[in-house]
Amino acid sequence: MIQLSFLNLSLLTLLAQIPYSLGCMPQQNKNILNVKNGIVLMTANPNYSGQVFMRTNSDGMTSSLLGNVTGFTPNSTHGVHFHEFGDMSNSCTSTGLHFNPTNMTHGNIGGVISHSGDLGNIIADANGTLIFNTTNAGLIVLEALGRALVIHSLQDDLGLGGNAGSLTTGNSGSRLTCGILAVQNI
Ligand SMILES: [Cu+2]
Ligand SMILES: [Zn+2]
Repeated sequence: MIQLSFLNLSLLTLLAQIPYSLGCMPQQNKNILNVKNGIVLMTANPNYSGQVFMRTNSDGMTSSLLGNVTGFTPNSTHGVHFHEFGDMSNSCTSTGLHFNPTNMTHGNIGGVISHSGDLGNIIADANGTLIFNTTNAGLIVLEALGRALVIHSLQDDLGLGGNAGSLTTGNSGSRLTCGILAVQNI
């Protein structure tokens, strides 16, 4: 009888450890150093709305972005970047420049020569929805956390425009809307 109770206790202890050994998601997101799941609510401009989810890839160097933002002109093309600050005290204007911790010139998403925050272009569908569906963003959730995801009015020339603006902003025009990357509750 004593032996049986001991076995039961051992089994319970073992079972209690399983969620941690599987790296269950809520535990990851509660430790700031392990945060791999982020969410952006695109709130700056009421003409646009949507959510974008960011996941750090298993390589620990890149990430995926998935989500929808509505309200754009059908079939229009828009440059998208992470900007350096999550400061929306003056809407998207106060979010600074493209996030660029390695002091590179502007380029395409995942490019060798690019800002970490460069996310390329997204084309709105026939309903005016921008669908984020990329796996090769050149930064991880921890780097982008607390910074702003900005959607611009124009197509990003990806650094190929042959002028100074191209090498800093991609000549992607004004900032239509933005939102801050936060830790997701999963
Ligand atoms: Cu931008
Ligand atoms: Zn850039």
